[in-house]
Amino acid sequence: MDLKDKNRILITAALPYANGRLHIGHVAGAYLPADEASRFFRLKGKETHLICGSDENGAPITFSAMREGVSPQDIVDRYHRSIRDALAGMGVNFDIYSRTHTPRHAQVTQDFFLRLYERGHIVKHTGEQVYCTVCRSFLPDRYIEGVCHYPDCRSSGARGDQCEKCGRPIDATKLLEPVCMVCKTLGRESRGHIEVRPTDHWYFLLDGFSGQIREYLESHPEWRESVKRFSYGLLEQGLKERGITRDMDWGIPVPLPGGEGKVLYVWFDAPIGYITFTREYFESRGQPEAWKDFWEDPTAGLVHFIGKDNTVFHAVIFPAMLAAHGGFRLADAVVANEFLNLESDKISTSRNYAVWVDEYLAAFPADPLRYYLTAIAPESADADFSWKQFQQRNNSELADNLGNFIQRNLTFCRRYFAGKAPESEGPTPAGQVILDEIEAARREIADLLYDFRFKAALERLMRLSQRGNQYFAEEEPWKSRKSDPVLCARTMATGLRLVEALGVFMAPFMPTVAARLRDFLNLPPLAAGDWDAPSRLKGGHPLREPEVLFPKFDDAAIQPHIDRLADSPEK
Ligand code: B3M
Ligand code: ZN
Repeated sequence: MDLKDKNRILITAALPYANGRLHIGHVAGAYLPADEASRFFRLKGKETHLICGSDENGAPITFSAMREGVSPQDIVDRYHRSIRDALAGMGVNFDIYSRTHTPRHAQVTQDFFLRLYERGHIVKHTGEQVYCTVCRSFLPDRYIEGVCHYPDCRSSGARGDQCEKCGRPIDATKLLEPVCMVCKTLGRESRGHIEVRPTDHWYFLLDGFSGQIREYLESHPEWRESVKRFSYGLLEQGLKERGITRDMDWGIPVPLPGGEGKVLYVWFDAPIGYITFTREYFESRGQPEAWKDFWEDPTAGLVHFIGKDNTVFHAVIFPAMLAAHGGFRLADAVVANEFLNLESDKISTSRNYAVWVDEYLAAFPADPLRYYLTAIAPESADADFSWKQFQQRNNSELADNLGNFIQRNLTFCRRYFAGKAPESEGPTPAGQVILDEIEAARREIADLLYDFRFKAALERLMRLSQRGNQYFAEEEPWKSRKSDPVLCARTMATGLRLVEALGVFMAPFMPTVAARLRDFLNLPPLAAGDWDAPSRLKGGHPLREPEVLFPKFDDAAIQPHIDRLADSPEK
């Protein structure tokens, strides 16, 4: 069943690690598209829920704690709040933003683990793990760096869990020239003291699910090429069992004898977080069983938004975990974005080379960034954020095209129609063309959004706005106002209809501006189903005083942000 035909949809966005501030790469990767999709589905009248929360377990957290010299709990408390606030500031409207380092999530995850264990999908055996002879401890995958062991890659800086360059999972014991990141971070000589030692761990028998995963992928030819290519590639190489426990003390304890001093691997618990949070959310609404409508019933929609480096976990491993558990349905779509670069360079948290969301929001409103990040969305290739281009596209596309059209129409009506929607005897032939174009855009933008082609949908919206400006220029209502007031009223009534429609179509992308526009139009806030609602602007409908929706950004506003990047340390 197509998502289009589903009435209830659950959307998840990848759980950000609570170990650092949120930057534009995160926003463009998963959170903005997830929010746009959920806003769109709501406007289409579908019951939609957007679920997310902080990923608080695992080595990324303990590693940051070590680097900053504080406890892991301090780290997750600080960054959980900071990320939650940054996402809210960007207008990302979660129904729940929870967190994974909680007793509740531990319980859901342990139950899940035990069920897989009882069904024979998890086994314990002695395996090899990387050990640092200086730290005198086993190292979680993330604590090791080296050269990627795939012969066709061999790039340096590969982490023990994944190679950043080729994106494939790494076998930490096979990493070439391994370096202990603990030693490196603490300023010790870090080479030459990595050994591979035996230790007991629990393994998920992923290899048993190749057939099911293949069928799953084959049932979704409509997915993005990158997700399919990557997932089929993993199947070709053959799925292997995967260690799902680690020698660490921060995380969810292994609920079996012999599990002391070990925790579940963060990538085992994190996707289960989607389930925990859905349960928490519906419990808080007094519907403790409603989560099953989405996780067990395939007639509901389920969509995961992620960054491309999370593909293996969402398109292969988590579905296999759900299948192993039994009783769960699998997601309708895994929507992965490529990476976002910044001024042609890789965004880097450690080099402080990023546009931090909190810093951005201290200087500019959210919607122009939402616009620009959607306009350059890394849907099928990496994209590049440039401050100059951000400024230029804001000024020319938002201010001069979209904003200008809306402003011209509203001020004209205020001034010459006593602040009311004109009484008109119906559209002129040219106006009828515009009304037809509104309907075409309504369908086409919706089709693109159902396909998660946000960038193309936004372009379609901007084309419609451009047509509006052209219409205004051609019809010259400032002339007909004197020569033929009846004609002028007909022209302006159509123009206003277009303003109203643009306000609906822009709402998934720029919700704050869309809401202000509704206010200028003196219309109630957009509600479920309004994507297809008929116009509410009858002749004589009173309008409010409009204000500028899209201010321009001058060089003085932009330059400090460019200068700030130049200060970031060299690689
Ligand atoms: N925290 C990885 C990341 O932020 C991870 C996502 C979990 S989604 C279940 O890239
Ligand atoms: Zn070490």
